[in-house]
Amino acid sequence: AGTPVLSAAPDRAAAAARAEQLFVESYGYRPDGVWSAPGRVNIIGEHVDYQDGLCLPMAISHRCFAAAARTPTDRVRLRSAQDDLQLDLDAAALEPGAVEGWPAYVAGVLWALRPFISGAHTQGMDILIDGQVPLGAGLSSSAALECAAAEAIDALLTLGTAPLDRVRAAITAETDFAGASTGGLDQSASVLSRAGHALYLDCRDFSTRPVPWDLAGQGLALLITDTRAEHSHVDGEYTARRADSERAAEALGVATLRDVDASRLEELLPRIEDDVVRRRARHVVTEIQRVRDVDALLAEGTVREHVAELGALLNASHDSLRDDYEVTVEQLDVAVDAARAAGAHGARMTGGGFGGSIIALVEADAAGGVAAAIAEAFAQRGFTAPEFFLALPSEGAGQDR
Ligand code: GAF
Repeated sequence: AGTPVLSAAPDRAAAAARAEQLFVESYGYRPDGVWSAPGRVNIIGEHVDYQDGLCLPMAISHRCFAAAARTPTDRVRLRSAQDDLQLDLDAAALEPGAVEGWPAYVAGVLWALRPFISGAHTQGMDILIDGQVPLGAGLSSSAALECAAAEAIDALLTLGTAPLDRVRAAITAETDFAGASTGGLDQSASVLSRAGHALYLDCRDFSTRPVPWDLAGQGLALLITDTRAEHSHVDGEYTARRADSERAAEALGVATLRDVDASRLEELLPRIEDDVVRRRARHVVTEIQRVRDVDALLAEGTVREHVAELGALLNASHDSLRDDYEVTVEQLDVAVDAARAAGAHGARMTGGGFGGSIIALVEADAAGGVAAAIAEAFAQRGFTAPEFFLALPSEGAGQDR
């Protein structure tokens, strides 16, 4: 399969300048500013956000840019560098279901921010989106789009919202306006992440704290493999897993599975009659415990000092998602197995599953070899060639220009 290319981190300043230039070419004048928000990988804590769980994501260096300007009207004009669609919407007439495709994620944020917009405001604006988070790779391109839009709208309309208000508006846009179910992990990671850090996220109240995650300084790397097996959240499987986890909580007599004491799990599980629902519960409860374990290891020392234990926890997370939660597909399992066999400390799927990406914790100088092993395993099975990126923990949403 040859030597795979590990894509270098995109240059944020150059990308922002490009978005500004595209705005000028599209609308014929200079924007008021450029804002952006990153995609994410989740290091651990998968399929637990909608059960009040704990997650440990980080922002990646691929971002979605929104170059935008306020206009003295009530029209919202939307254009994108990625397709030819041109929309001209009446801001006052936005309703769930009225806008389709990627513009729904932008219009939905404006709609969700309405409580912050006083009656006197006109809401007119011109927006040019340049989305550089790989699409369909499970790296949260839609959350990046929502969160970039939230930054731009907040600034243009001088709403003065807090970061958590923008997280919540982005979640509302996705669930209530675009109609895709989501638990809030992706939007939190996109807005609240800090460069050089992972984000400890408690989904019960969306409280967060940065966790040092400087892999490069420790001779380590997090290799992302986009398996190119297309996924979709709007998919009924995601909704079905949420419903199973709700059934499990009900059978155990708790509001959410976060309330289950992991040390009593084996004693409690027999209370769930249905075998599938029982396995779903086991995943969620053990996964929340794994996040606690990872967090404790990182509080006690560096990634390097605990690399074997951290790798084992990543592996256990994937195995649980594969066997108990059943959200992997063959490409994800093959990529994970190949990464482990090629010497990764640990590897797991990241994001919602049913396609998308895996992450592998590797020695920095072994990343190329692990990527080559995954590419080879894919070639042997006739899968579409995967794509590789290095995940550098990046800064959350903000203004670029
Ligand atoms: C998707 C969802 F959007 C998130 O909210 C989360 O549930 C994730 O799948 C699984 O951890 O990315």
